[in-house]
Amino acid sequence: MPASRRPAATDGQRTCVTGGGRGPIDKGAPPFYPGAMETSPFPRLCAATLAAARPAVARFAYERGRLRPRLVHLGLGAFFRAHGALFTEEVLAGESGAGGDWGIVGASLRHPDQRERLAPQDFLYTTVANDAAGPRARLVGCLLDVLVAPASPERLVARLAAPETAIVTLTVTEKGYCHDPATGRLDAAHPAIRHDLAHPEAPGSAVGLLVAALARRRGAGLAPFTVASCDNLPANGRLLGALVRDFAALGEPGLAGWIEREVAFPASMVDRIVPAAAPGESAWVAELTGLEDAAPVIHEPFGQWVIEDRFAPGGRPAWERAGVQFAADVAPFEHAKLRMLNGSHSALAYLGYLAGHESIGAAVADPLFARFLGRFWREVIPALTAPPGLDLAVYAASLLARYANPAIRHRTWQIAMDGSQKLPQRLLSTLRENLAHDRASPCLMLAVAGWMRYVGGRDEAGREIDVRDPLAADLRRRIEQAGPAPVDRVRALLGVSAIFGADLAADPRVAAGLTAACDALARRGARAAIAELLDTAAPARH
Ligand code: CS2
Repeated sequence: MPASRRPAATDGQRTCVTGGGRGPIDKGAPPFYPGAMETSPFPRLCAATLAAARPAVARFAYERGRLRPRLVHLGLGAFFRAHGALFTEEVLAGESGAGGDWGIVGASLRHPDQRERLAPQDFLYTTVANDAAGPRARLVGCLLDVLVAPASPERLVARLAAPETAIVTLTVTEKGYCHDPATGRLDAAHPAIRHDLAHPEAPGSAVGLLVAALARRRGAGLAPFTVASCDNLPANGRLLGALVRDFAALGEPGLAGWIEREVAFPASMVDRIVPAAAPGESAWVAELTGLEDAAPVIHEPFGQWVIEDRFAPGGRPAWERAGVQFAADVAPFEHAKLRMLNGSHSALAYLGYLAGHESIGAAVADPLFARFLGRFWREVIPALTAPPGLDLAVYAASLLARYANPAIRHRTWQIAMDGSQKLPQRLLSTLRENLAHDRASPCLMLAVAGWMRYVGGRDEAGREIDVRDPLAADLRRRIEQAGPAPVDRVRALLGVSAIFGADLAADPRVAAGLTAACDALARRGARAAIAELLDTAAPARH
């Protein structure tokens, strides 16, 4: 856009900061998007500069002023902004006024950076759906504010407890639930939970915040809000309900019973591939849209949300108008997605990382890995019940196509994070069922062995791996104490009962399969171990 056509960055009341981009987010990664720059010639996105967006950029036509803060989202990050918020945006963008007044307040439970990036641009942001067909940008208007829990817990509790708040959604990642994955109960010894029990006036955990706000609503005679978990955990609604009640029972008498009777915790399955922000993206998006955005989100075009239709009287957006599916039983959708998508993601993350593949796209471009995926899914599918209307073989093929999207770079390192919290529902649940039916699981074994090698902290070239996991220090200590023999490493790690439970640790088929797989990885490396696995005729039984 010629400089003369650039609008002034002021509306008389507010001055948008123009230019100035943002610094690199992850210094470790090379820019994927060309044109990374420190300063931008484009005006900063904000309410006053919207008209400067290039004509091809989709934008909301509704009156933002009519939105009310009806939905509060805990764990505001790229995923929710490209998923739940975007589905809501689509409802609002529908026929005039029919989308209601469903504005969103986001909350960050740890870092202030989302607020710092979004506040100067009136909480507007850009989403870009990207694939081989080219990028499609959209300006999103439904986010009204971002609160930062550590900086102002009281403001966040007040917002949650406000009569207008009808729904609270969450994407706080697996570890944000502060639970024992083996029992599904609250980990009352977790530092964040201990803090919140000792300081109910300044909670910081998701569970502590929900309970503080629900207690306040009950005290004020208000109806509760609906609590919708959007994390990749099985039976996420039921799990969160149990954790909230566990926490409440430790405090105010009667509250847990009220929650049990009054609060709806619908389960949901969420799906969209949304990599973490990468260096250079902002500048690339600015070229695309004509506006500088410090917090754009790039995502794949595919998106799916299946929710149990159990909402409190405060209602919900007419999400079905945006393609959200409502189901009486979300479990078959959850299982298929967690085990086929997230399970294969984790397998590719560990084995791919070890083999030197930086992204999921690079891994599936390697024919060996693509064949491995086919075998992996053949191990997973027999343990699943297909959701209504879904052919799981077709689903597998669609996943491979999504992974191969050349416009999305999803780092194996990112997906490898927090493996101790992800393995049980992604890989081990299938392994358990296959063991129960005496079905062999060489691909699952190799994937878990990949994790066992990865958390040792050295890649195949001897370089250090930046292992991010709440249990990283414990895992490292166990591995060091065990020494180099695969059989000892496997025994040491199988002893982490929060991951493997007592059953897998006691099953000799598991120890034997993992030891053989760890041995293959240690001797020959991930690619050769996969090649060997593929060369062996698929064993039907252990
Ligand atoms: C990924 C997920 O980071 C991860 O662990 O497996 O974020 C995945 O991309 C989404 O669940 C896709 O819906």
